[in-house]
Amino acid sequence: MSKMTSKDYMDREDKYGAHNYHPLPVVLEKGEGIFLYGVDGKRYYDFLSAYSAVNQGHCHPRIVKALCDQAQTLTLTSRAFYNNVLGEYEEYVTKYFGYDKVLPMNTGAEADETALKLCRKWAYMKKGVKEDQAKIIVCENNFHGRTITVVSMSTDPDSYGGFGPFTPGFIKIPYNDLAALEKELKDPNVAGFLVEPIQGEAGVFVPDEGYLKKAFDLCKKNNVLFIADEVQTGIARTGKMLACDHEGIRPDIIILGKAISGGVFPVSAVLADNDIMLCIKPGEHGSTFGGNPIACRVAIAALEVIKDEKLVENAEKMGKIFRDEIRNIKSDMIELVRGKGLLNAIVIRNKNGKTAWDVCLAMAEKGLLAKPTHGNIIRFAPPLVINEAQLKDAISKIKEAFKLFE
Ligand code: IF1
Repeated sequence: MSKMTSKDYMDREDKYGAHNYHPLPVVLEKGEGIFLYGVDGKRYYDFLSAYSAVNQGHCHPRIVKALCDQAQTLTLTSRAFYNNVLGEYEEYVTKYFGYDKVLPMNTGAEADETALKLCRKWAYMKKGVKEDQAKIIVCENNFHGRTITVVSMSTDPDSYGGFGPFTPGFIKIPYNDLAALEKELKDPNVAGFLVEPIQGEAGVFVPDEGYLKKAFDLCKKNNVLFIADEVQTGIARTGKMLACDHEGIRPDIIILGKAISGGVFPVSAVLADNDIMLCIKPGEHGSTFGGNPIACRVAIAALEVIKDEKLVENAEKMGKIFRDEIRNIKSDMIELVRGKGLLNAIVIRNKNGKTAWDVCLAMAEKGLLAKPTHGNIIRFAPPLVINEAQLKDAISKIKEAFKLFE
């Protein structure tokens, strides 16, 4: 049998898999640190990091070892019984982020759903909102995942179109708009405000300095829970452990996913203090796999790596270099560069019918992988273990790609 080509792999996915994605035409077979390798042997800088899940770098030996060791000992008990790892993880992660309690789930969308349920429960038990009347404020152009309730909050027709009827109880306001927030907070049935500290899917949209702090203060004034979706921005990505740390605020509820496992295993988490978390009682929420021993061991290792390898500091430092260097590229296709830490984006101005997609194809050709979002925006988010020499080499590839369009 002859060796399969990239095209063979792509055709097979196309034939047997649902068509819910439109991938870049590269087929990967190996990852190591900041690099991915194609089935054709080509090496790429990974500037997507599986949407910021692989902050610690691909196949980090310490995280993979935690996975393998635990997989040979105990994989899953369900939460019908106690196990010897869950409590260790719960203590570790709550002390790490400074909250009383954690509720473990698997995916980001599930953790968002968990936070919404928790917020509603709190509204009925603690705030005195009447049954079924609780409302949660969300922002336009949000991205919180793919489940029905989560897409009920979406304002992107690609996300919600054709999937109704939708879950009621959400108020949608523009992002980065304090006046709109203040107005909606007057409704006494409002229980929470759910926000991404930087809107990822919207195109790495960074709000004005002070927005999060002021929004937090408004929520406190109105006895409304401030809920931060840090699934994409958390775990050192933006140059702080949490993006909310940039403004010194401590959300009432934090939602984490992606990099809490270093991309090794689906792990997500909701953090809150007792007053909120204990509103959910036995039997009212859970998941077969949430908090399983493998997930717990993997997450402890992944969080240790963040601290031991000083990835918060590195993300901050490399991010500055990245934005400075990219802003110096002379290309009329580059309209704007924005971001924080190593979560950055270039807004592309189309030229002679060439779009962000074409730029991404050209960068792949040069050996660097990134993906467009919303047509004209390219996200640049390498693993946080990248060093200065590697970053500069990667930037030279980005430059070469843009040169092809001059
Ligand atoms: C896809 C974007 C990233 C998220 C925030 C929750 C979730 C996500 C802030 C849900 C997920 C993803 C999922 C991925 C594309 C992606 C994404 F392009 F949409 F914006 F990361 F950049 N909250 N984000 O960003 O987490 O359930 O997926 O574990 O392919 O849908 P999940």
